[in-house]
Amino acid sequence: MDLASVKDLKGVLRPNFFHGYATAAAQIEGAWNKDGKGLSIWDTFGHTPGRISDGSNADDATRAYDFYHEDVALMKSYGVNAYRFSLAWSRIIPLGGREDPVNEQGIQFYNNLINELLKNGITPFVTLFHWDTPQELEDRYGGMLNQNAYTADFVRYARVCFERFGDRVKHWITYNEPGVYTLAGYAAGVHAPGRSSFRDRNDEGDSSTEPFTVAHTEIVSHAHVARLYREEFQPQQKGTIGITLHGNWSEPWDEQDPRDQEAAERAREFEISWFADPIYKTGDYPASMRAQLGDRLPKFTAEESKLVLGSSEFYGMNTYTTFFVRHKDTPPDINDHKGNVEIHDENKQGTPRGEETDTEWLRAAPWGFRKLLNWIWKRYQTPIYMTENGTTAKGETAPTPEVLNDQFRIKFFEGYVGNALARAVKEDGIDIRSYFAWTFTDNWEWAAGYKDRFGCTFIEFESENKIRHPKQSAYYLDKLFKHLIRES
Ligand code: PNW
Repeated sequence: MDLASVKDLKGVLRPNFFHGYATAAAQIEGAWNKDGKGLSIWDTFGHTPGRISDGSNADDATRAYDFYHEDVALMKSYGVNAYRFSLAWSRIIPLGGREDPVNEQGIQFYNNLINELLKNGITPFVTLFHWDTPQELEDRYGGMLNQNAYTADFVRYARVCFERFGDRVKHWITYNEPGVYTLAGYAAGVHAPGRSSFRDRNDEGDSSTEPFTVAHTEIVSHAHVARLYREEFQPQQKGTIGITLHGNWSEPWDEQDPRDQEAAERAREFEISWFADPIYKTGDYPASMRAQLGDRLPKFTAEESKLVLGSSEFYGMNTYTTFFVRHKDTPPDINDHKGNVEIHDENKQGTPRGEETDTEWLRAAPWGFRKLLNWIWKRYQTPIYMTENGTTAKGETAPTPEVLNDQFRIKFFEGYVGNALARAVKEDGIDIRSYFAWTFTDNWEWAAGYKDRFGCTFIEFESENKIRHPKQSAYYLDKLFKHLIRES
């Protein structure tokens, strides 16, 4: 656990740098139907046979709802100064809609959590939406497929949150990874609400159109909520609001081949600029997407475009890995969402993109993270809040001393936080203001169930009380940030 490779980086991060863990309500809270909570699409999905790889559901998850007090104490012992979590919409408004009643027990829970954090000197970063659409809104009008109905409901939900928590919450995130919600839920159909063109998998959906409709709804409804906050709440509450986007680094398979260079840039645009260009750069989708998708890509009205551009006050960034990208000579498939490219684990020279983890798509590639930070900084010129980054590790099945001494995760953080992020601040001049590790404890990893363990705390899911065991990486991060953050 020594800091040898980052020795020269002492004090390179700003004194008010935020560091801690990120979580999502549906993955940790449990209490899925307790104290008045309504159902979300993930409750439904988790209870549908065949959807979750280990057959589990999130009815109990880590029981963070019951153990928030203990969890804040544990987090405190890990030395954090901030915590990013999401609110379960259907806990606050069980039916979700603009005319539907507020559940005071849900408000009480989040008040308790927020107060406990503040009492411990931990700054809350609150995500309004981390994928758990109220089931009732899905049933009433198809959720995000109905832009107008959905937007009105989302704006009202946000208003309730600003009114009830905004006196103490100063960092708001509207959406977590709209792109992953869209692609996994409506293109691949492997996440809730489970729609796609693939009838062996989903009864309904259209992968060639719905993802783009849903993404448009997310972008525009985000902007409405940001305007609401800035006009009616920010003047008194003095907080900040933005959105969190996912993005991996796309590296050309053959770095000498201009066709692969273009393919990699197109892949970045399809994955990242799809959301980031309208919000931070142009008020419109990238030209490369329009060229491939034509009218399947919605158009921003003039009014929407104006509302969307500049609607996020920071660049909320989640990233995990890097892929090699190669051009294709065949025309794009109707269900392509990646810019008509091939994705590879090795480049032309046979160099792998990174070390394998316990998650198929994720390989440890800090080199790509640093390139990604530079690409985003150059293209969007907006201060970056890192809102998620982390890894699984092979063989984490029981809380043995070897598993709890998680050297693989420690090395991951050394690479991503030390040699990529901190060097990007020091040597590339990038303005980065936070780092939230994914994640605090092992949790319910969506369709992967409980088997993909991203936590810096091991959880015994079989135990009644979901016993928590700190992994060494939690203490490593503490030590690392003490080294990197300037004292004043
Ligand atoms: C994020 N990808 O999802 C989510 O915000 C978390 O809820 C989730 O638990 C975490 O990452 C780990 O999976 C992603 O394929 C899912 O690049 C997939 C990708 C990225 C992020």
